[in-house]
Amino acid sequence: MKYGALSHEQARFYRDQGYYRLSNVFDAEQTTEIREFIEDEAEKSSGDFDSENPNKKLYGLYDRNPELMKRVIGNQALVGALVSLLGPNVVFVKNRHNHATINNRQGEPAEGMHRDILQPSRGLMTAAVYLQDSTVENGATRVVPGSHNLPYVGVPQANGGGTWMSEHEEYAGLENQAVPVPMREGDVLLFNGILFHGVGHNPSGQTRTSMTLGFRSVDELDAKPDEARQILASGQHIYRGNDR
Ligand SMILES: O=C(O)CCC(=O)C(=O)O
Ligand SMILES: [Fe+2]
Repeated sequence: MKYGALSHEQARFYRDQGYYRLSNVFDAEQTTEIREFIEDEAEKSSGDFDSENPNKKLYGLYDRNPELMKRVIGNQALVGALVSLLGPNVVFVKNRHNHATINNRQGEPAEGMHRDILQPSRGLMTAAVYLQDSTVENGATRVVPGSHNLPYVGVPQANGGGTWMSEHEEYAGLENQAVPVPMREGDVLLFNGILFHGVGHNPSGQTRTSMTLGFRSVDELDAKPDEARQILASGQHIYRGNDR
């Protein structure tokens, strides 16, 4: 089996539950390098953060350090899993996620359950890369297992992004079904961008930093892929349309 590849059973778990935990994808030297880059950038951008949001979100990571980010999205353990789930031709998207979250939600409840994208067929796979241990105590990501199979309400909200669970009565009672997913530094949580999830409550007084990246299969019916916003992580752009 190719390095990093998932078995059929592991891929089946991802498809049924909507998420999959990858262990030891990045080593401590790599997570330290990435965390230092994020901390430096966060300091430079301190005026850009939304003071209402207790999680600091730092966007546009790729263009802030393309050399480092190319190494991140080229990580063979990560790419092996992506290829197992998305096929051989995979792009990293710069216009969704491509950000770091510095979780420090002291005094704030957990973030609401949300989807990262509205619609399933031009979907998104989210990869949350943990740059520190992520525990129930310091705000581990929470997911609602299997919620990628719930209906697609398709109603965009004012601030862009995906769907908030609490805003649609179709999902009544389900926010309560969320479970925390603890992860170690260097691990990656892959999930379907349609799976409901959210950053957990972090009353620990310490930060819990993660980086969120979006991937998808190359769009085989798009004759003109937007190469400024899509970076190949594996394989190539292919066009398979029948224009005749
Ligand atoms: O870092 C996390 O816990 C999840 C982040 C997330 O949901 C997002 O950035 O869309
Ligand atoms: Fe999210």
